[in-house]
Amino acid sequence: MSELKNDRYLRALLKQPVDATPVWMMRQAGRYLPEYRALRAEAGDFMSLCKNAEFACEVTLQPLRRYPLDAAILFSDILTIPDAMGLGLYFETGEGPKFERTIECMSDVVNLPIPDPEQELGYVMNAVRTIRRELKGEVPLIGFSGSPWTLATYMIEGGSSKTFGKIKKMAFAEPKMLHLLLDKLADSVILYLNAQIKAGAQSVMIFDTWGGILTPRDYKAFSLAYMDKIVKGLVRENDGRKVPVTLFTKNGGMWIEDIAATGCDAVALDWTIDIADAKRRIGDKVALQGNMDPAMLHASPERIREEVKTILDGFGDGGTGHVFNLGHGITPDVTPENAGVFINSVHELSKPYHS
Ligand code: 1CP
Repeated sequence: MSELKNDRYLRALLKQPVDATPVWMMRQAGRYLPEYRALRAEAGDFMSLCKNAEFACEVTLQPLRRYPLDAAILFSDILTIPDAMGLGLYFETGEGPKFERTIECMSDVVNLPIPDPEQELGYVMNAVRTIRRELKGEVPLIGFSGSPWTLATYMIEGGSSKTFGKIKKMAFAEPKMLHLLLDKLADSVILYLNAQIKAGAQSVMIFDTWGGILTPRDYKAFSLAYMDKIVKGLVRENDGRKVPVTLFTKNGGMWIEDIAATGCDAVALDWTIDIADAKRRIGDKVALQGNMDPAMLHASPERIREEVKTILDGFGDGGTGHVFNLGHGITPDVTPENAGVFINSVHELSKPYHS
């Protein structure tokens, strides 16, 4: 078993005692950091950062040099899988992700290959191995993937969407076609995450950014069922340590009991649910991650500290089983100073909850 100097994050996910509440930030490597913008300019574009293991490693480590974060997250994107399936991912400056080809009919779905993670996605595994080497056991590395439903939204809509009209049309008019796509994506995600774990990811997180646009019935049928399949297909132990799994459905606060019932180790919350309410409902079943509104990072240092304290109080209960985070990604317009205030506040203010 390789030694970790700081394993608070893994311990909290497994509900073991910790000396302070661990904290990391979704999108902690990104455009709010000038050093990220400089390296992206040098690489040329976002995918070139992801496809070069040295660049991906450097960007992963940038926020850790500034802040005492308790975890690193692989620098990559959820859309690597559809790209490896041949859809042709590209980014136009100032715009979100786009695909050259989209999924429109049954033959598109039937013909989609399931990518070999060490071939088409070998660049991600190289990044994981490089980052693990360079982290030198300081903090654990989080691997990740999109949920099948969230990946399918991009593959069918061709990019970001506000209404999700095309995928909803497929869900309700051609459900068999969509279920076949989601099942292929679930199989791809299982192979991809297990390969990340083998390459050195010490915990994994599934991002279901768009599950929250569905009715409760459709959420269960089209999103949760496939995350459930993934949780059951993952290798949960590596190198003598448990590999905790976190599920995040944005806007999924009303379904946390169902999410926990998949057998995941932690449920990540966005900011639209009170963490005290979530904790009351979940009890000791799983750990919770979250859940400060990322926009709070625009407030004064005093206001940020107050919000951190409120969330710590809300979780209460000896503090273990809580991983502090934002309820969604940090935005490019936040100052690096305020991100620092947030991270330091979590460590400072959480100590009394753990003594
Ligand atoms: O430099 C740039 O302009 C690129 C911006 C960017 C970044 C920094 C994109 C494009 N992806 C990423 C990295 C990324 N994406 C990480 C890295 C690790 C981290 O620091 O957290 C992760 C975990 C993701 C995951 C991701 N990509 C999600 C799920 C989580 C979430 O934020 O909801 C989604 C939906 C995507 C798609 C995507 N990729 C990029 C953008 C701008 C988007 C969102 C588009 C949309 O809103 O529809």
